[in-house]
Amino acid sequence: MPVRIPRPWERNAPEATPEGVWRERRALLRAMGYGLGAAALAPRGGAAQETADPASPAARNPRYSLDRPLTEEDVAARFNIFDELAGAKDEVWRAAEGFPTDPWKIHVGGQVRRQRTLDASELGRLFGQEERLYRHRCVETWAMAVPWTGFPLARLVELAEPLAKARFVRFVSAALPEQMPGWYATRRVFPYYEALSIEEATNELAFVATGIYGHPLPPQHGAPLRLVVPWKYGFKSAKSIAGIAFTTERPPTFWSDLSPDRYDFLANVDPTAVEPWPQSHETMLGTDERRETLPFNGYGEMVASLYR
Ligand SMILES: Nc1nc2c(c(=O)[nH]1)N[C@H]1C(S)=C(S)[C@@H](COP(=O)(O)O)O[C@H]1N2
Ligand SMILES: [Mo]
Repeated sequence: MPVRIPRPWERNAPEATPEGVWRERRALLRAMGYGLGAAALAPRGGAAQETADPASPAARNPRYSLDRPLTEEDVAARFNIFDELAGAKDEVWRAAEGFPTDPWKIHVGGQVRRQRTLDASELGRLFGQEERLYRHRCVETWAMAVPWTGFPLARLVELAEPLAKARFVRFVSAALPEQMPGWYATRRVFPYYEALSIEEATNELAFVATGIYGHPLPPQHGAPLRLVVPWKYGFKSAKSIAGIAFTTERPPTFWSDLSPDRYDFLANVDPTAVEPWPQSHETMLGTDERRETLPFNGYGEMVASLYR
């Protein structure tokens, strides 16, 4: 029987009031087995945030600023890589129309104290959201600069309570072949999968985006929730995450499996690299401005120590 997917404009769920959100948050904490005010949920170095109103824009965190103009929103929204949806970068946004992202469950398992299934829509409210301006660099040498809304991946790692022996975090994108027109279009076997070391995943820069340009993420950018790892090439930033697993061994990754001699697990932005494309320069989306590639995409101060 065909399943009819509601169009976004048919899903007019009323916005929760701040009070309603607060009550939901407490219910969620209880459901996850935390008492109120659990230390694991308090943002590092501060009192628990109560910026729970999803209608209010997330405050911009001034620590993450740019050396170049922002890419135009429409340009970023119409040039994407999301191969399960479409192979052509200028067709992804159209193929993404109606992609169902609500409700959305994320399974968290592997080497954790106990497995959990989380509701994507709750996480932003649970952790509080902030906006960060980040550079994004694809290994194909195009680049953009965009404002992401979301929360540090470290918050999600803390919530998951990984066991001491967990060394890596594995991310698996959604497996919805019926809603993904590119699923069977190539020899690639989906779902998409990526991984980080625990040290990378808990670095301050590693971010989970739920929005972009002050709006919820459109599906072509990886709604409802995607990774953003700005010192690495874009392929590390798995979109539309459905599963997270903690492992003791280094997990296989999508591009390293397809082309092991070209895609290194570490894959940091590196101007001296020549595979699969010479990496000395990048071209900004929209303006075609050509710029020199920065080591670690300009984030060396925050991440270079991970690789010494
Ligand atoms: N599930 C999934 N995630 C993915 C990809 C993909 O094809 N499938 N492409 C990656 C690549 S190569 C890049 S450069 C970024 C692009 O993100 P954007 O389209 O939001 O700019 O998404 C990454 N995440
Ligand atoms: Mo990419």
